Amino acid sequence: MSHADFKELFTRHPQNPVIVTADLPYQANTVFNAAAALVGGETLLLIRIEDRRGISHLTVARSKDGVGGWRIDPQPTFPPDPDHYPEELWGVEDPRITWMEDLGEFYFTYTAYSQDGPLVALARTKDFRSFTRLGGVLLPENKDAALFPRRINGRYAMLHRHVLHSGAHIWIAFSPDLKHWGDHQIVMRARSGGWWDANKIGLSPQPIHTPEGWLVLYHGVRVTGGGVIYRLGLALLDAEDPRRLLRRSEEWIFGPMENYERQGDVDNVVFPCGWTQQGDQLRLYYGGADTCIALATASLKELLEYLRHCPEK
Ligand code: M1P
Repeated sequence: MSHADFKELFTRHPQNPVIVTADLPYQANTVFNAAAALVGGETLLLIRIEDRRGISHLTVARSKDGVGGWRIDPQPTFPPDPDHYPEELWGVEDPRITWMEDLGEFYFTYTAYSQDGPLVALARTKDFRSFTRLGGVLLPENKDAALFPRRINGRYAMLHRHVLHSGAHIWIAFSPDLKHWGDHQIVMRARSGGWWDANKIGLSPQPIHTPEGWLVLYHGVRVTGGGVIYRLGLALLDAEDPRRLLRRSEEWIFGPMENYERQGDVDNVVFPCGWTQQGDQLRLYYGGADTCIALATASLKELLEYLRHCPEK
């Protein structure tokens, strides 16, 4: 079977975009880049809202079917708190939720936008009503991080995106306590030259455990004469040792096509921070053009089948 035999892996929901700024109970500039989890039989999104100053906060939206009827908190659920956490001076952005199996609690990473650049911060919650911050855990410039849901060889693990002169690559780090992180190493490099994911990549939603390894969806950024294009690719990390990249798609598998992805505050961006899994179905929630939230679905089996045809690393 060749790549040409595959249909599109992700299907956009006909009701897209599923949340726009006009749906919010208060005034804001944009709504985008939401983390996602199943909580109490409902879909919960922790959405990024950018206010009219340009500062972002996080707000919870709940829906019975994950498509419509969103009940959005009447005010910011998780506003920046720069008085106690100075790294949140210019806002909190792009969360990724992981249910931590041994701790019985949700943890989420987010970008704290500090005076010295974006860094990775961590918080935990049982109910998305009250929160405990762990504070900043990785120095600037770093973002696009998510936790693995279980310890690996006794330690917690996190994927993150550190920016270097050589490019913005995806890294892994380990921790005994979720607060102190070390043993950093690159698991996946941005490609070079004309590739769709040259020079800058980043993890998109949290990694998912599958029988074939950790499924990773990542974004790659192409810089063109007309601006950037954010598209998505797939990768698989070893189940026991996620420092080992097993497979990586050569082609992007999802990119901006619809108007709500093509035009907005930042044109030509699809940017997922969350997905939920119900049986074989994956529901991917993504920011469209940094202006709205959209939904696309995929079959986990089909993604894994696609990856089986991608080059081994
Ligand atoms: O504007 C597109 C995206 O740009 C940044 O993503 P990254 O640093 O991974 O390139 C983030 O600001 C993200 O929120 C935004 O959607």
